Amino acid sequence: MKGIIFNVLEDMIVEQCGMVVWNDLLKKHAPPERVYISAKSYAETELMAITNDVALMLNMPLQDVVKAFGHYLFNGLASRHVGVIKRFEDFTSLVMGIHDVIHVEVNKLYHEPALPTIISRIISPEQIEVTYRSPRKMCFCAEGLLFGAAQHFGQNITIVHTVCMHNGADHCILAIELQHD
Ligand code: MNH
Ligand code: ZN
Repeated sequence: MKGIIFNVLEDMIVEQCGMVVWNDLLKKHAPPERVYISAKSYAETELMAITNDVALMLNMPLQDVVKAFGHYLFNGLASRHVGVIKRFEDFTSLVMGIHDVIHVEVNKLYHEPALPTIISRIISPEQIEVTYRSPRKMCFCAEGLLFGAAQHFGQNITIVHTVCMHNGADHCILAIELQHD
């Protein structure tokens, strides 16, 4: 998992729980003197351990914590990669470009990033189906990222997680419903 992901997690936790909490989490779940550098890779078990602990601390379901982080992460990634986001004029075009534009760009910018396979399909002007596959099973993070993207474009959406790897499937399906008015 790239350091940039940990950098955004740090921003969120420091903002919402304070620096002391972040430092405690690091001390507990990362090797001594850990500093996350955006372009370097770190064990994703560190990310999992930190988010797990946040969920325990806040007495929240882990999936809700990961989803909230995904939402925050979109803004963190977007602000660090403005040029990538500027290629899209609306929510639908961004979702259609996750795999073939955004993550292709990420592959050029980072050395061996660990990315999911995302297939997006337009069902109708109001419906996009996103299929998610990754050994990291971070589908709730993907859901949060999609809400972050929707907010970025002022698009109201709902998502139904109709199929999930956490229920034994080999992929997840996120059925996005767009609200137009
Ligand atoms: Mn993208 C990792 C989904 C937009 C750059 N991305 C991930 C992961 C998910 C994901 C889920 C976690 C790894 C995994 O599941 O295997 N990403 C999305 C979705 C959107 C998205 C659903 C839009 C919505 N991602 C973006 C944008 C950028 C970006 C925008 C930057 C321009 N993503 C990354 C990087 C990683 C990542 C960087 C981390 C890769 C690594 O840790 O090695
Ligand atoms: Zn899932």
